[in-house]
Amino acid sequence: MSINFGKIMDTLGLDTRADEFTYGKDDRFGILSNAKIPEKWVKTTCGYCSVGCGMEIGVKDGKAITVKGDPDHPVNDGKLCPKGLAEHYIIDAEGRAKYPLIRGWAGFNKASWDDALDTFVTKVKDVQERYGPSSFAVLSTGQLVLEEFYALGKLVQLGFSTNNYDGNTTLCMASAVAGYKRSFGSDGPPGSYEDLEKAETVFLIGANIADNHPILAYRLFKNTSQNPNTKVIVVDPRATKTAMMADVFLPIKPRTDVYLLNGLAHLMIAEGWVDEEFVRKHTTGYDELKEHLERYTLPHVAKVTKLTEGKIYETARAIGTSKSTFFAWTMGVNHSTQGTETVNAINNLALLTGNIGREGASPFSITGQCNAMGSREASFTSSAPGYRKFESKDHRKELAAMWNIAEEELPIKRGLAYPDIIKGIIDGEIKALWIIATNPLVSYPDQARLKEALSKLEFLCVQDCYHPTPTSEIAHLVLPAAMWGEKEGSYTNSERRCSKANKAVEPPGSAKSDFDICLALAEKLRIREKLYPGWTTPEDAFNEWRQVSKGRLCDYSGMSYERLAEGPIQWPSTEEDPYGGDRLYKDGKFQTENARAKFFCIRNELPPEEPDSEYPFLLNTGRTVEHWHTRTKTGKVAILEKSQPEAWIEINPKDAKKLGVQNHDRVKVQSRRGQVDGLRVRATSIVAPGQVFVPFHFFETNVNNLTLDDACPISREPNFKQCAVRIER
Ligand SMILES: Nc1nc2c(c(=O)[nH]1)N[C@H]1C(S)=C(S)[C@@H](COP(=O)(O)OP(=O)(O)OC[C@H]3O[C@@H](n4cnc5c(=O)[nH]c(N)nc54)[C@H](O)[C@@H]3O)O[C@H]1N2
Ligand SMILES: Nc1nc2c(c(=O)[nH]1)N[C@H]1C(S)=C(S)[C@@H](COP(=O)(O)OP(=O)(O)OC[C@H]3O[C@@H](n4cnc5c(=O)[nH]c(N)nc54)[C@H](O)[C@@H]3O)O[C@H]1N2
Ligand code: SF4
Ligand SMILES: [Mo]
Repeated sequence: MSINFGKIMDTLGLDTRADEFTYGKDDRFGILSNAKIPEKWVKTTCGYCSVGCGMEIGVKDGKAITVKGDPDHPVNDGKLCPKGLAEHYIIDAEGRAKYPLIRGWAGFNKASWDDALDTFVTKVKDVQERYGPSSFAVLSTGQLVLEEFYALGKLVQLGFSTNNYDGNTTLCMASAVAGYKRSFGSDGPPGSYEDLEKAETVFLIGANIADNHPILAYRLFKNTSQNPNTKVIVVDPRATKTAMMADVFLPIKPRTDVYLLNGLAHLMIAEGWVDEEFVRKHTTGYDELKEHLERYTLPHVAKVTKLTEGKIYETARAIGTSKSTFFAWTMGVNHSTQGTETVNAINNLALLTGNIGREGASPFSITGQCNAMGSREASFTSSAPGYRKFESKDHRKELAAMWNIAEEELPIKRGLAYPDIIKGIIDGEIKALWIIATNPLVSYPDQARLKEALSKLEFLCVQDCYHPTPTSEIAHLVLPAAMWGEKEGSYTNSERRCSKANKAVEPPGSAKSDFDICLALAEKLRIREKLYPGWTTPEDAFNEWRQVSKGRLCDYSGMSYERLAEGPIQWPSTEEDPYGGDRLYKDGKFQTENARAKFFCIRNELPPEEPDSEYPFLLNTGRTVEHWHTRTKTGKVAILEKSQPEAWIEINPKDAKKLGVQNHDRVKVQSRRGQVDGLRVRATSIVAPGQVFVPFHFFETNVNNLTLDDACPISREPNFKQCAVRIER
């Protein structure tokens, strides 16, 4: 290791086990100086990212006053990252949505739940009567508890008879989902975080874990500090904090990943590093792949990717000759018009080298939001609950029987994906929209087009735990939601580990949990017993979900609230083997019809827009450790907001010189779709010449005014990571 990683971890993964830290004696960050001694500690799971750290909330006088890492939780060894460590501040913060609000001619009026839900049902039914059931669409999230996803999916489908239902997960995970389905026959990351800790080679592509999954960076550090021979490879056009942890850093030309992956696969074959037995027994399409890869020679791939032949070869050797490789990716792969195929090219490499279903070996999609997985499994968006296929008559029959409904009530294909819902609004096919726990007026690409769409709606309901947010401000109806710490349920992290999230304090005003809002809406529709027979608590939903997932790959039947109280559990979890869910595909049997995994012959495609003389820079967008997405939460936490109060633009010093700008100058950035004014310059060689980077967290300088809404044709995930811009002083 060329870098003092321990030092980095010192600032990323704080050890909160020590009592003196919790009680404010060692107050390195000044966030705990006012901490009082809590009356009780409530065990829960972090509500930010998909790492899924276990924590405890300290409560006094009915308020959440502090948090600490749960040393018994298998994910995080009692550690938390800066966001997690300050999570209690987001509960009792300014700007919580406390009461339902109905828009009148002079602005919002406070309303009772009864009136608010009447308004909701009347408006939606009115639109549906005039334009048909699918004129109502729903956009949700990866940040509700699993029980809420499950309840909401039933309500949308069976209560409101529309399948135009999708989530912000399409802005995030859709390419990983589609890629897994194509290669292995089903969604589901096959490995565990333990594999990251045990792998001899760790290959991170388009994933900046040091900023975005800090406790995974800590788990990787555990690997490299205990095993000096572990090789870490990072593929990213930007020299991120994660790249600084690498033995081999591949500063790839943006969107040439498929070239690199094909080139590595070519080398596996050329150098005799293929696991022939695994390939013969468990895959199809090898001969075609072999032929397809012939042209991806080392010199050709090096030229296109702008990487050195030496580094590519070193990477191939690390993968080809090690006992195990953990291939992990995040948004640098998914956020692309070729997202799904890039995932397939990663899966190809894992299959060629037999790196799946065993210790240290997995093609692993690191998920984003705390419960992105729960939404993938239970939400009824891109697949029917339990990874069932809408298209399968058998699956529909099975579900209908379990739910006591007619098979015809279930859709025979998925509804519109998020970008197609937006297009549907513009085209006048969708007239009413319900947005739950997502904030598109910051996070959706090509804001001008989005605003055009939202202005055409006859009815917009926004259900959020804060108000105002950029999106709630333009709603006709705002429904106030209880948030993390105020409700019960479960989250499933990237490694398929389901952890309990528990209630520590009461929600403010008359805010209700998303779960209770579903129940209340079903009541209004007079179908509560049909949808939710005998349910009163999230546990009732969980118990039904256990039955619905039983026998499926994502089997939760061996879990219960009682068992989860003892500690989190990975799926598949069956009654016979509740704790056996460490890895998928251990027997080499995949979820395809012939039980074999599939190779795909992928060609690299150009991004939808490239720099030219008018817009000469390639804009890359992403995240920073202090902020969470659209900052509705972290913008309210002083320690986080003060350390990163505004957006910036990273420009290579050579380009800065040409533009005549210096550090701290402010610039205007324009694309074909819009502009952003007042971005502060960081002249830094973290980005290569010709490329710039801007974080997307800031509404005031929203980089999504610039981005494109082109999406992957297979997954429909937008191409957030590349578009062409010009920069002016
Ligand atoms: N602090 C913080 N943590 C978070 C979040 C947050 O908002 N803040 N959000 C959570 C969520 S929902 C998600 S999805 C994850 C996202 O986690 P990440 O995917 O790690 O986050 P990003 O910064 O969006 O993008 C990752 C990297 O992709 C690189 N990239 C861009 N173009 C290319 C390319 O062409 N090829 C390759 N190989 N790489 C490219 C970028 O330079 C960037 O470093 O983070 C989660 N964790
Ligand atoms: N340019 C660019 N754009 C991007 C990305 C990028 O890398 N670059 N990344 C994309 C990705 S990966 C993602 S995941 C999206 C994220 O984008 P969003 O989903 O829009 O971001 P959040 O800020 O997490 O929005 C969640 C909303 O839900 C509210 N909320 C939180 N908890 C609850 C709850 O329990 N109930 C209810 N009802 N509301 C709640 C929050 O206050 C907030 O308003 O952004 C995408 N946009
Ligand atoms: S790494 Fe993710 S889950 Fe863990 S404390 Fe940080 S934000 Fe929370
Ligand atoms: Mo995400």
